[in-house]
Amino acid sequence: MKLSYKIIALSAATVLTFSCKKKETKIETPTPIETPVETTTMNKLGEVYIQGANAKAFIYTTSTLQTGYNEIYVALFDSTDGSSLSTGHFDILPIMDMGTMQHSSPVENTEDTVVTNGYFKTAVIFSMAGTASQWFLNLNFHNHKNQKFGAAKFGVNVAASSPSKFKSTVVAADNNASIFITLLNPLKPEVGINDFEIVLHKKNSMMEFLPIDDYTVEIEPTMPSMGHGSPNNVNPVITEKGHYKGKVNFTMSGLWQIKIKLSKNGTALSDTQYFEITI
Ligand SMILES: [Cu+2]
Repeated sequence: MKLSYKIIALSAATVLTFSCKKKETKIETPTPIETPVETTTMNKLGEVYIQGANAKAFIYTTSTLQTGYNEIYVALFDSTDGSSLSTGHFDILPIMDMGTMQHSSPVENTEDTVVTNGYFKTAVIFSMAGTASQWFLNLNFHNHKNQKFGAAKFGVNVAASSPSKFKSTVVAADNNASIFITLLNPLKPEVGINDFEIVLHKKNSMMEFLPIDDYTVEIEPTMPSMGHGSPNNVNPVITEKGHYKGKVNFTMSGLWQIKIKLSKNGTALSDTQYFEITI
């Protein structure tokens, strides 16, 4: 179902690319479109027409895009009458074009066909930094109002997170799989017990990254300058779609390193990756 829809959307976009080139002069000034409610917590990335679906997309994030986990919110509007489109199938496929090759990155598209608070929500885990000529988002939309499919390409700048919130490692004991480890929480670390959350993905191909649900995760926070760790940490456990949640205890302010130990069915896989957090 989903695959066939993507193929239809892709071929619709291809056909439109050709037809648009033929009658370039016929492109009309778009009808003014009502903009979604601006919020102080959202950062507008831009807007793009989703040709074929008669829709215009307004794209937002909660902060600027960086390597690691990024929530992306898209408000969709009818490109002729400007009305808000609240139902449909919307998804994003991130692509990095490196010239000689292309690859994707892990993405979390919602299965919901109805918008929440006016936005279709997705999340992209960017695996590397890049410019808008390299990273782009393929937006696919099945507009349930007019039953049309459409696709658009939207370039985005992705900065390197510092300190890095994204790590990758190859695990020999799991068929040399490339594993992506992404830090989600704590977003606002403070002294004391903090929520801790990472997401694990396995690279299945250049275009497909699958959430890992069957690993065991242990965390080991240490303060390298003081040579001590902390008590009362809770190892993260799987919640859903590769997300593992636990607790981390920072007993004092300063630089902490949180080592991530991965194992599967009792076999150690990786214990070299760590995230740095300064409080
Ligand atoms: Cu649909």
